[in-house]
Amino acid sequence: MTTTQPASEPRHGLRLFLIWIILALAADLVIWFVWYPHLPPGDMSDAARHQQFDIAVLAISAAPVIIFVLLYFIYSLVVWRARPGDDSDGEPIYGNTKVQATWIIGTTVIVLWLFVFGTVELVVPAGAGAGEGPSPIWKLAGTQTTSWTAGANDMLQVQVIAQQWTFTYRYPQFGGMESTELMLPVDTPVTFHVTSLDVIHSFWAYQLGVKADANPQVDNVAYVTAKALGSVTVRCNELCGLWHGAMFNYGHVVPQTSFESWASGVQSKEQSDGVLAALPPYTLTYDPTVIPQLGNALPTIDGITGAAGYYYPPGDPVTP
Ligand SMILES: [Cu+2]
Repeated sequence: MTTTQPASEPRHGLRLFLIWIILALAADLVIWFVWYPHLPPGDMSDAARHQQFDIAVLAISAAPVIIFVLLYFIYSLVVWRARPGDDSDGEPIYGNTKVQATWIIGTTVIVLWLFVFGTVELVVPAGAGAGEGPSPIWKLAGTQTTSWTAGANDMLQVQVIAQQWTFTYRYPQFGGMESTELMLPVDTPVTFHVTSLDVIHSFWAYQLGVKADANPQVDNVAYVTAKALGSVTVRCNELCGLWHGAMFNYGHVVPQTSFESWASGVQSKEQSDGVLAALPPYTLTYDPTVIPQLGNALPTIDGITGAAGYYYPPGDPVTP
């Protein structure tokens, strides 16, 4: 049995590198130009756009790694497989400086890149994570006001109140009126205050790229600026009981003037039929042990659900 001469051995490293760079480049171009525009959650809001961008960048970072692993695997099977009749062992290899250096540099660059990119995207204002939570590390640009006017760049406050098994939206700048429908004005900085009346839920407005846990006794803040008109799917994203799967509805992003007339319309209706007076005063969290008594009066007034607590529309199979 003859051992192969180093001179007759093809330059495997160079070969692998050339095949890899062509495939990796092709994959990254396809990801960026073909896949990126269709990636979730779309580009309906600033937060959603950042998430879409992050997923595209991570896919572009991952594709060359995956391609290298698969390429090396296939190359080994084809080129280095044992030939029939060859029972000899492979050559032992100790310390290949080139391979070791390439490995250490390659993995270090990948990990550091992911660390820096991930941190910047999480922390930077309007980034995918946006540094939000019960005490956000940055504030959304926009004027804090007690009432909201179209075209004034006022920040809109929306309280999201979760309970088994529905979401209610409360608008403190419109007299604290409540709606079971999420309505948002386009091109407006919005601050969500997410809370819960009972168990842990999660407010997930999919197309807006907003996902925030709804915990009892916690005011969880999330920011978003919707950039396009359209409807939004709102789902509960935390297993919260028997009807968790049915805890979803649809919201709408509408022009600022339409939003203003809708909101003032609901406000004056709830004012005239006594709902606003019967609702608990607006606070950032509600005490579920106090709310149910208040809530009992509301269905008889307006059939309203929500922060008043533990009320479900007549005929609803989930009536407790
Ligand atoms: Cu839920």
